[in-house]
Amino acid sequence: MKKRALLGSIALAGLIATAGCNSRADEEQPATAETQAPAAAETTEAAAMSQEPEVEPNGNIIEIQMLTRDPDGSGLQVFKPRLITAQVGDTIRFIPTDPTHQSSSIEGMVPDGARGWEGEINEPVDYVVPVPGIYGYKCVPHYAAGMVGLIIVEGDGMTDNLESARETSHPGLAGGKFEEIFDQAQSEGMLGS
Ligand SMILES: [Cu+2]
Repeated sequence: MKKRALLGSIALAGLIATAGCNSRADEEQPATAETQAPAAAETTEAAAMSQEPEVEPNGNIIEIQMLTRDPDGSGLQVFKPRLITAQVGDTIRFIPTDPTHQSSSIEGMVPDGARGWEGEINEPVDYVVPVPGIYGYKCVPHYAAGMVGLIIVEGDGMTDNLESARETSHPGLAGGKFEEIFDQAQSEGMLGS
């Protein structure tokens, strides 16, 4: 009896210790743990698709770094630069400078006639912008932390999807970040007159 009770409490202690470990790990990286696995599974096909451009690339490449810490500021988990203008046919190249990041276009923030993209974690992405318009994108694991960016592709109809892009809702800090980005685009005249 006594021995059995002792074993029981050891087993229980073991369970508590294990549960403790698990919950600590979950608390540290909830977003990564939840989003990484499905993202990796879903992106294979999309990544393969993104290798086939929708329009002929014009040879111009615009680089955007995926960073855990912005060396020039206090920002954490950022695309740099997070706001750019581009021309149809430009290649937007997302570079995995720091690990654990990727880039995906956001549903509702891609103009009609553009397929969008979905990159894999720790992998570069090349996306050739096919039509003028507003393209919003995110890093899936750090979306709620505000790791988002905007590409404005100039040309006829570039603001056709501006309103719907601005009205897209976002989790956590991303909504506020997009407000900052749109305000900056407006004040710098990147959205036209
Ligand atoms: Cu990220």
